[in-house]
Amino acid sequence: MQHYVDEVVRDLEKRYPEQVEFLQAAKEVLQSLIPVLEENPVYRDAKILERLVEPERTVMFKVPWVDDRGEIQINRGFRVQFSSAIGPYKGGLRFHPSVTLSILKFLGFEQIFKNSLTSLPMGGGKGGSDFNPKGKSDNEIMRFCQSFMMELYKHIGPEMDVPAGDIGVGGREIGYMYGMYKRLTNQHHGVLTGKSILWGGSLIRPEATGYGAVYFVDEMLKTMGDSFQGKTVALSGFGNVAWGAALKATELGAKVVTISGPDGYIYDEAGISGEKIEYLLELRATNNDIVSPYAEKFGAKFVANKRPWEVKCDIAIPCATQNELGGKDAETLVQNGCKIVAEASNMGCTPEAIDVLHHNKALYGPGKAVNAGGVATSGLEMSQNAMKLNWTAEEVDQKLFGIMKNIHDTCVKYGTEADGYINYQKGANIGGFIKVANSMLELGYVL
Ligand code: 2IT
Repeated sequence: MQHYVDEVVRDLEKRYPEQVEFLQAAKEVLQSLIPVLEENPVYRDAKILERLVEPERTVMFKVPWVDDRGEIQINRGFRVQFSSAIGPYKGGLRFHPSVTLSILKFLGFEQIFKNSLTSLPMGGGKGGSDFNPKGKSDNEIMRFCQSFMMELYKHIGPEMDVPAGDIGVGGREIGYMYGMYKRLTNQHHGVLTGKSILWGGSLIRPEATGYGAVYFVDEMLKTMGDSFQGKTVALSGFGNVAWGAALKATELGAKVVTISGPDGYIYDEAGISGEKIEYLLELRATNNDIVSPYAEKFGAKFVANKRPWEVKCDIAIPCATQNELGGKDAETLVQNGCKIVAEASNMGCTPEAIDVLHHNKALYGPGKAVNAGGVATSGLEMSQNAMKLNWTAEEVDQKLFGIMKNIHDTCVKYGTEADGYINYQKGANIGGFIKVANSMLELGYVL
């Protein structure tokens, strides 16, 4: 089966040599599926891998908009509808200058397995634009979102494809896009998630990715007979995900000592808690994409142009973006006694970092398991929209907790090795794959 996987990867490399992030994500998953392919040759006979690595549909479009000086700007918009085997396409929209087809294909591919792990009926998709929100006025953001939706609305729907937020897309952007969708279609329904609670959103959705990540890490700690109590936690990022993770980790008795931005990282020895966590939201709302003002405001240390992984910690949770934690960083973390690295960001660790963690028997939690709480709660928002009912915060939180615990159990089931070490990478990939692959078999070769 190694041969089969190598062949699929080689074909993919030949077809898309420039899509380095997508190739990285595809190789990472395919390689770990070998045991399950060996047990089930039917997957190879049905060419499941060849079919899985090709998106069902990719929409690429132009997004013209007018800036505050009256100048016309052109950005590129995308929606990659990767797999609808187990439900409508589901996944976020990313607005960031680094966005390319390769980035969105990697994210859409990851989303297939992540969404499958949640056990909710959601296929995989991802979209976005190379639009840079940094320094843009509120009016510019609105005009961009409206123009983006003017094309996207033709390709989405509550039973077809349900986008949400990702980097650069939060409650404000979802609002502007939903408003335009509603105007164009005259429909008020669950076509986007991450909506405001005033017009169809779900309680706990803003916190969900961070909360879910901490619930997952708590389960990892339990397998070692441990807990968050008294632990030092290093986070990267300062957006929605880091905010939720800081809130829940602090609530469970940990001390969060770092956050980071493109300008560097903050080391707050006293712990980032209470009003300091709420300040992250203010910092994000400025649209400046920097964390250094935190240091001035709270008297903490700011380390320019560096990542937080050099700080001594028990648990590291990358919450920013792909490949933000490399092999050297992983070595430093392990040397400093870090026992768990869990990705709240998508593909936060490089392949070298994952190897270092596995080699040293530190626990590595892959994003498709650790950060699945975000999309899982989007799924719960879809359920509430379909029922035209709202659950309480406690109900949603309890369901989120149950889903994260279930994902952890799946990882343990498929990832426990002979010596008892839990290989979460293997567990998550196999656990996510089986449901999608079997659905594809049952549905025939239409996808
Ligand atoms: O990466 C992710 O899972 C998200 N950005 C959330 C996707 C969603 O549909 O809520």
